[in-house]
Amino acid sequence: MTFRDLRGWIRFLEEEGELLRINDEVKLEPDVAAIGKAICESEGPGVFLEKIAGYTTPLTIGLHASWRRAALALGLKKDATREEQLAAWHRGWKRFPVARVEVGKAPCKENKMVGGEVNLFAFPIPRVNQQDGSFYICKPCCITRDPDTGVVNIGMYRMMILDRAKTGILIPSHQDAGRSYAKYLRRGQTMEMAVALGTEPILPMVAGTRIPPDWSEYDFAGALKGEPVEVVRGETVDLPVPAGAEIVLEGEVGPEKAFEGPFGEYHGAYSGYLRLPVFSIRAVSHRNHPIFDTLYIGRPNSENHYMTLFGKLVGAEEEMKRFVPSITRMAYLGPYGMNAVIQGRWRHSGEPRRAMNAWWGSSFGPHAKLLVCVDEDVDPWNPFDVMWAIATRVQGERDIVLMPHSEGVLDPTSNREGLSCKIGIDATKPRYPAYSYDPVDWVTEPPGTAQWKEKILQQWNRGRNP
Ligand SMILES: Cc1cc2nc3c(=O)[nH]c(=O)nc-3n(C[C@H](O)[C@H](O)[C@H](O)COP(=O)(O)O)c2cc1C
Ligand SMILES: [Mn+2]
Repeated sequence: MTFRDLRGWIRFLEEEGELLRINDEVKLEPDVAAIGKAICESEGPGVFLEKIAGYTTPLTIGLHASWRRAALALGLKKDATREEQLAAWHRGWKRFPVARVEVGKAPCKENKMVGGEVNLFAFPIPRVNQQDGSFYICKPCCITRDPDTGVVNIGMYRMMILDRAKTGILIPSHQDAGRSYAKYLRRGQTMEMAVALGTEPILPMVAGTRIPPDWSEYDFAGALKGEPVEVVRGETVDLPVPAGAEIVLEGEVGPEKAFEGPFGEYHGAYSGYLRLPVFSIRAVSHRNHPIFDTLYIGRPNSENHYMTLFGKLVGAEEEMKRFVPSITRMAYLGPYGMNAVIQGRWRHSGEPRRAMNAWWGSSFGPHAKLLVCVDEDVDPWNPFDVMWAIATRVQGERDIVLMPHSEGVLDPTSNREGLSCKIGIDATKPRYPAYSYDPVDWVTEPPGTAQWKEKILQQWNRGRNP
């Protein structure tokens, strides 16, 4: 089963018994966030809020917030196992690219707000955690184009509402949109951006997942679905936008910066004030009777976990295996990709260190924190197994590796400059090559070398000076 828009996904969830409609009026604060968190804590249904006090636009939350719905979004049965879900992501990787197609019919263009009409407060955009600095769009598919390659990127980057037509946006330089943004600024240009809100379920999953920087997320989403994503050209920007999106924001990110934050981040701590680029919105288009789709993010467990954990893991595995083919599988234990376990059929006791270096050097490095390397007899998904390997195969002074002064994106323990210490634990059994170096025997000159040296030089000199 594949989906073309949010409405098709909602209909399907309803048929599957995976959606609860709440008709009673609820408040934007704190009800929406509390409902989102409650879904994550209970693996309950997605929720459709028909009536938010003070708003005409209804809201959906938690549509990705269970492993069942993560499987359904991938076109699998809702009881699909973790291995089946991982296999679906690997299939997408192999099938890439399935290119987007332009279509004539674009429900997202049914209504428009332009210039001074733009008003984000028309939509029920919630504050997520109590101390957040403002209301946040936290499930945005941010569409930008790399000025060098022309590749269209979709990334999920938090957006804090600054006023009717402005938001802050967190696009650090290691992210694809951040890299494009820096290139535009160096050219003295601003970066056009379109933001799709409320789409078919694959797009937010892919927007929040790291894929190679020269791959368009549209073409990867197509590969995951097995059919192309339908797009139309934006109204005021030269960017493809999902034809069936509920709401599309269009505008630009230029040199202007503003204070942003705090925001209750995915690891469960507030990130403080930041000076972030400003997204200035020049046009909004939306469907008739749009639905505002959002998620809860904050202290784990939160919806981002279900939506992108497997995608991020498969991305990491695909990247890492190019460097260290001995890796057999990877797992994430704990929140959203900070702590990884790598299982390998290690050829040599030096290889887990190479895996650590590859991990910290990979595109996942900035978010990575702890890495544990284990052998094939340890299930990397099983915390008990991993702790057993640590207890029985680790000598502290030999097997714990620290990589200080590294990128520590949003790590609450990082210093003010955002630098943090990576930790590696080599919990593998010693494994030396068959051609052992032990005991060491030192090579000596073949017998007669000294005599031969004298003889050769004598004869040679005689030849040169007859
Ligand atoms: C709900 C959610 C919110 C996210 N917020 C941010 C964010 O504010 N800034 C950021 O750099 N990454 C954020 N991420 C992670 C990025 O979406 C992810 O790294 C993705 O790969 C970015 O796209 P890119 O690889 O094309 O840059 C978020 C992910 C999710 C699922
Ligand atoms: Mn990307």
